[in-house]
Amino acid sequence: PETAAPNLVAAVSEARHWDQVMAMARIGAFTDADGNEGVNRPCLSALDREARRVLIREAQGIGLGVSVDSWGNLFLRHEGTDATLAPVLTGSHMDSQPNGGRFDGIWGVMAGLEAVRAIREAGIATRRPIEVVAWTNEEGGRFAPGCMGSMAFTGFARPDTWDAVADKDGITVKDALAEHLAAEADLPRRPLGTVEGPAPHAYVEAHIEQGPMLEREGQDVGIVSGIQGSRWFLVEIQGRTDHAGTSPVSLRQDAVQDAVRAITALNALMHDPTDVLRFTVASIEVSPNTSNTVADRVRFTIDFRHPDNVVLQARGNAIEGVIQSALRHCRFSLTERFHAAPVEFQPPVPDALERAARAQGLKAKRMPSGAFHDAQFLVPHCPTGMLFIPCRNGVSHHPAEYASPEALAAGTRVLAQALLELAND
Ligand code: HGY
Ligand code: MN
Ligand code: MN
Ligand code: MN
Repeated sequence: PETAAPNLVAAVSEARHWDQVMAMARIGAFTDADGNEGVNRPCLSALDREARRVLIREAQGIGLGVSVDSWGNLFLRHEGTDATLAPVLTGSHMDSQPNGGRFDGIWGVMAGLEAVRAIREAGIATRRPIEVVAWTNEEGGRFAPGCMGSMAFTGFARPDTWDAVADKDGITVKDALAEHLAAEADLPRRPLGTVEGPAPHAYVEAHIEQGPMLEREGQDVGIVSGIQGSRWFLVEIQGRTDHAGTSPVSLRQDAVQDAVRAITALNALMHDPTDVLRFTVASIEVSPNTSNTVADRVRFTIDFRHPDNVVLQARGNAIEGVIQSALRHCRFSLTERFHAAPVEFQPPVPDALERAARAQGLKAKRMPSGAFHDAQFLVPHCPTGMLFIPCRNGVSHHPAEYASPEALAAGTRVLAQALLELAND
């Protein structure tokens, strides 16, 4: 592969690549109070479809085939010399957090497109097809949990698992997906992943690090060693409404007071002096949410992560008992919405990425991912790996999220060379 690298590396255009990522980032763009330009591009929305149409036009413009599966996962296909071979798959997601950054997800899709364009412009043939994928709903912002598209694609969950999940406007996944597929009915349909077809030959996802390590250590790229485990829960505490002025506090079933007790008890359960464990309560809904009626219902989310599966199981399984013993006057229900065990990326993908980085004289470091990614669901089906590039101050899920044109291009050059190696093995 070293001999192919020079003209392949040169074929990745930093300026064009930056312009394309920025063109995508303007779809759903907003400027925050500090003047940062972020994006709010919910999955299965008109904005999502607008961005996909830009991507589809770009892909068709360089001769790639376009198709979509029954979960809206979008595929851009570069033909190899042997169409019967399983493709190498690369890509990421195009949906964003509501207060999201311009690079999370979208860069990995655009890096896949630019890498395939560079391979074709360098006139290099690949034995295997290469497909660029944009997964549906990686973020879980509009519809929880995240990674629905890749979980459906890999059979990790049945495709109808989340049909009844509704967004804040009451639109269900089932309806949003039906609307989305109808709007893209002009695109050729393909079988649903490994459920209805063969597994890819390999999967490589390029993504910004979303943490500060690479920048702090002056590394050019991160070769991801694995992804920590994640568990998402929804807690619903049911009390009773009462008049704020007349009802004695001792007789109340105050859902807010019990929610405070529950979250305080969970903080104790999830306390980790080594600061490895990640425990987040970031969405709290109160009903009826008026200042002079005691709350009869509180819903809050739990996002709990840990790299050690023993801890992920033990502490996660203790949540119910801890809430039960913390409540004084209310009942509660606990629903687990997402449970992804930690994964390790085995050879050959990490090694191919590292070889490409070294061949291009880049500083590379093996490192784990604190964020979850669609890649974790491909692990049981094919050799899988991820490439990180530095992002400024490690900021992500925030409009100030930023990666430089040089970093985008360097990451894409490594991705291109690794894809070429995997597509010819
Ligand atoms: O939450 C995550 O880890 C991912 O960025 N959606
Ligand atoms: Mn992401
Ligand atoms: Mn994200
Ligand atoms: Mn991801």
